Parts: sequence; C-alpha cells; structure tokens
Amino acid sequence: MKIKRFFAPDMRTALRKVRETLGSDAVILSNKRVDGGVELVAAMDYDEAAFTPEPEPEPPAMADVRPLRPPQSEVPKNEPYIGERHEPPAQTLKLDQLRRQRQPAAKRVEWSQDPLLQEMRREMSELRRMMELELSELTWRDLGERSPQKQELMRQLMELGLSADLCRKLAERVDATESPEQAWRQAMFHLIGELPVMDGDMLEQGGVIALVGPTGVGKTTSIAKLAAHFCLRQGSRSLALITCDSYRIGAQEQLHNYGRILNVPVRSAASADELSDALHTFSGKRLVLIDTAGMSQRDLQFSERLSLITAGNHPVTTLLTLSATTQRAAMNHAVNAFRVANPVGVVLTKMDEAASLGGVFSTLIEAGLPLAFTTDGQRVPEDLHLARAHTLVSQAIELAQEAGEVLDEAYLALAFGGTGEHAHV
Ligand SMILES: Nc1nc2c(ncn2[C@@H]2O[C@H](COP(=O)(O)OP(=O)(O)O)[C@@H](O)[C@H]2O)c(=O)[nH]1
Ligand SMILES: [Mg+2]
Repeated sequence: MKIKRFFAPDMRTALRKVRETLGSDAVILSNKRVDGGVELVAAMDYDEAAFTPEPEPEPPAMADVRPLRPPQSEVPKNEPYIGERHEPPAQTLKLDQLRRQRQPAAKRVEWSQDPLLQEMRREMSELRRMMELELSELTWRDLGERSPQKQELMRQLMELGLSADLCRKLAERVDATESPEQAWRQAMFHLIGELPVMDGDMLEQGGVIALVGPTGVGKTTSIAKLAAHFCLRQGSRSLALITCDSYRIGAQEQLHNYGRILNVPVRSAASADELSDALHTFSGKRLVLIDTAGMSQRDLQFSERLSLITAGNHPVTTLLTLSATTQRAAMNHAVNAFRVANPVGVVLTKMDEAASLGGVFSTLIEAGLPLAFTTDGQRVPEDLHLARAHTLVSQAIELAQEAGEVLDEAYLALAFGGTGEHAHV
C-alpha cells in the first residue's frame, strides 16, 4: 500500500493532485485544514481489511458519545502519516466508487451538538461537495474523451437554455455516427417532437375558458387578444367576457374597456357563486372567456373551484398563463401552484421580451402541459399566435444565436454531472 500526503490551497486542487499522482482508485484516508490550505492523506492499493475495526457492540445513546478520537491501538504505528496528531479518517472514499455510487440522498443522521462532531460534519459536507464537483468534471471530461461529438452536442443544447436532463435525453437519442450538423438537426427534430403543443385553435370549439396564472403575466391582455381573435372569425355576438379580478378596480375596467371596443358583454364576478350566475346569464354564448386575479392563496382556492364549476354541460376549461420572461424556478413554482386548477394547456406571453426559451420548454415538457397560444407584444390581437412546435424551436435557436452565450467548462461540467439543477434558469 502506498500512502502519500498532499497539500494544496483548496480541496479541489488537493483532490486533483491525488488523482494525478495515485490515480482514480486512490483512497482518501484523512483531510484537515492547515495553515494556508488543506492537507489530504491518500493511499493507493488500500487494504480495507487492515483498517476496518472489529464489529463494535451497539453504539451508546447519542448523548453519551464522547468526542471521536481513534483509540491508540487502532493507529498503525509504522505509518509515518499517522504518527503525529491527526484527525481520525473521516471517510475513506475511492474516487471511482464515488462515481458509481451517485445514489439518492443519504439517510438523515442525528448529529450530536459536540463541537468536534459539528466540525467533522462541516468538513465532511465540504469534502462531499468537493468530490461532487470533482466527479462532475471527471464525467464531463470523460464524455469529451469518449465522444467529443456528443459533448459538443450537449454544449449546444445547453446553450439553448434547456435543462441538463433534457439535453442528456435529446443527445442520447441522436445517432452517434451522424455528422455534427446532422446530429444537431436530429436533436432539434426530437425537441420539436417532445414539445407539447395543442392541436389547432381551441377557441373554435367554443366553451368556457378561464385564464389563470400569476399577477402581471398578461392574463387580461391575453383575454382581450383571444376575444378579438375570436370576434374576427366568428363575430362578437357569440362571445362574452367575465372578470373575476375583484382586487383591482383597474383590472375590471381594463376588461370592460376591451369589451366596449369589441362590442362584447362583460360581467364582474367576485365569488364562485357570482361566477355561476354570470355563466348562467351567458349560457347562450358560444365562447365565454374568464379573467382571474393572481396566485395568492385566495386566488388559488378560487382557481381550484373554477375547475369544479360547470356551465350547462360544459366544465370550465382553464389555461395557465405564463410569461416567457419568468425564471425557470418561479415558472415551476407557478406550474405546481396552479395544478389545483387542472389547466389543460398554457398561454405563453411576452415572448418578445424573453432572452431564452429553453427554460420554458423544459418546464412544459416536464409538466406535460401543452402550449395553446403564444403572445409577443402588446398589440391586440396581432401579437397572439397559435403555438407551433417548429416555430417555437426556431425562435429558441435564434435567441441563443443572438445571445451568443458561450457557457464555461466548469458550468457545463456541473450541469452535466447532475450537481447543477439545470443548465439555465
Ligand atoms: N411585451 C409584452 N408585454 C405584454 C404581453 N402581454 C401582456 N403584456 C404587458 O404585461 C403587463 C401586464 O399585463 P396584464 O394583462 O395586466 O397582466 P395580468 O395581471 O396577468 O392580467 C401589461 O403592461 C401588458 O401590456 C406581451 O406579449 N408582450
Ligand atoms: Mg389582469
């Protein structure tokens, strides 16, 4: 067994030195902070049996646990690195083993409040984080060596802003023998296939459609656009609007104004009962569009009730309105919060202000929510469009080209290695 001590200014560099000197089968025997950096003791050809203590009797209750110090008998006397004051081996980890063992979060451990244990805990989490970083880099570098073309494809896909999971999935479906251009085309073809989009114009079927979603995403403006779009095709007589935004007088006025311009009746409803009444009044209309407020707890409860209301024989259909400018985490949050309203699809607004569309695509693909309409400006109704997968993917590519963002290697490694949650937000 070969044992060596490594010193470096930080853990990451220390781990790299270990791998370069002893190889990826090296075992980390100990780590500790020292002046000016960290010190690792690592071994090659490590004989686990030599260090594995005999099975111990049941451990004492946590309160009885004394600060951990290895009993002198367990310290191999001849090994130069252990002869001095030395922290016990916090964890012995083979780099390769770690790579294989990227398993779900470990069981929660009840930690004693003992300062020494607390310090060990902190050091172990730091070590673990460093190991993860290191592993991500290894995995990414390994991909580059095994399949440079696939790595390049992954890089291009991540530059679209797609989640790392989706990038991986798309890259895996691409034929390895294709040229880079063909590989990219294949990946885009698969992305178009993955992007859920509604068939045709759902307004043509009529019914009762409510727009739900966070405040300010463009629900009221979209209702006006949808109403004008419908009027242009079927006239204004078979359409009615209802506003349930009872918080802001301005919001109600906004819809009443649009109603006047389009010559369409508008009712305000402050509760589910008033909404039922209004729907009853408009039961002869082919299409009723309902505007709602936001995503406070009260709005969500109202949205939940919306999905239970039926107008005649028709249930109220809800569309979730999302802004393409919203960060992915907030968008996921909205998608989850509005599940209570059972949305059948999405209206994606503010495409004209979006810097990237990959995050939205990833959210919609993960949620399995089809896009019904997109909007890309404030003009009513010109800036409303039926969602088409190939157009959306082309827009995403254009945006990425305009942004010309080149993702840095460390970031790509992190995202690809799975420790970064997604490529972009
Ligand atoms: N740039 C842009 N702005 C939009 C779009 N849709 C809505 N808006 C603007 O977003 C703001 C909020 O819209 P509003 O319909 O009141 O949002 P609501 O709170 O969800 O009803 C308004 O200033 C709209 O003009 C769009 O597609 N592009
Ligand atoms: Mg509104």
